[in-house]
Amino acid sequence: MKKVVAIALAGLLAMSLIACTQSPKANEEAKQLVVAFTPPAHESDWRVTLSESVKSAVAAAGWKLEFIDGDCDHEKQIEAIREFISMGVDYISFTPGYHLDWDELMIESKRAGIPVILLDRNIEMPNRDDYIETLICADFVAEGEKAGKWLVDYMQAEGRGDDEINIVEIQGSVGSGPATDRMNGFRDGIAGKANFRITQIKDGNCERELGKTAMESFLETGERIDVVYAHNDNMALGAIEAIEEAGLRPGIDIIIIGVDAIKLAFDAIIEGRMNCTVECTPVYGPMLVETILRLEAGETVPRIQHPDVLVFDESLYKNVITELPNRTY
Ligand code: GYE
Repeated sequence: MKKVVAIALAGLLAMSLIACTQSPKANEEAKQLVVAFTPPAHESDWRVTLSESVKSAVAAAGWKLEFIDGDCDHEKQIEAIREFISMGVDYISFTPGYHLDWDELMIESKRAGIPVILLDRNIEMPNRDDYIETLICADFVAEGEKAGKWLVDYMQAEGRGDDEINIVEIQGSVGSGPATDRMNGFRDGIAGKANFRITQIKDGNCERELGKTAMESFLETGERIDVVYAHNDNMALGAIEAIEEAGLRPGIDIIIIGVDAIKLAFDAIIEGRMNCTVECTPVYGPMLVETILRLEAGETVPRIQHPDVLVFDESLYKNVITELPNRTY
């Protein structure tokens, strides 16, 4: 049996070698793909890394990239996709800043025969699966849940498990998939604790400055705040700044939880100014290229592809320190 497989493999190899030598042109043509990508903006370190990852992976594959930054403008992203379709690119990939309004464009790209790969965020439309090859994204519900569960365990370990705990939440771009899922997942994570209450909520659009102003307004109410749950690290870092300016100690007087696991969050945890961050990798470029190669080879790819969820925190001090040198973003 093994022999038969080996012979078959050798045959396949020989055939592909012949194909390579016989039609160098076809081979070359296969490499000249044009991939188009539009991110919603460049609002966070995470987002900048994702865009860089796409640029370098597409370049390494020897393909051409058409790139248009959405600049936090939903209309601009819509125009970008329209332009990609009229250019006749080979693949369209995008991260929607807002989950609605894509129906018409997805129908158009399908009609034009351009496969669409969603990166990082989902869209909502009728029969969505007929228009999207795959969605490569984190499991945002699981991220929120990990953050919530971490908090429950942490408070328990601190002997505060039965105290009244006031939590403020800085959401990451209301109307986007991660904002909804990280919100719901966190509530699932703290569900067993009626004494853990989310008392104030604001949108910080995943930006550091807006995280800071959100925190300033929470503090201005004079309410006691025990915990900040920020949907990304940049907003958590902004909140830390606001807390310090108000004369309080982030990480001690107020527990700080973020998501993304960027280098600056590891630094803040090591300095004792932050307590926990949940991993969300932005390094999607290689997965995008691999997906395109599979589609080019005629394979079907899974509808959704998730990387793992990890938690980095002060109680697992070693995992922050070990991971820090590997973090490039
Ligand atoms: O957490 C944040 C970015 O969509 C998962 O968007 C992404 C989020 C990420 O701006 O930093």
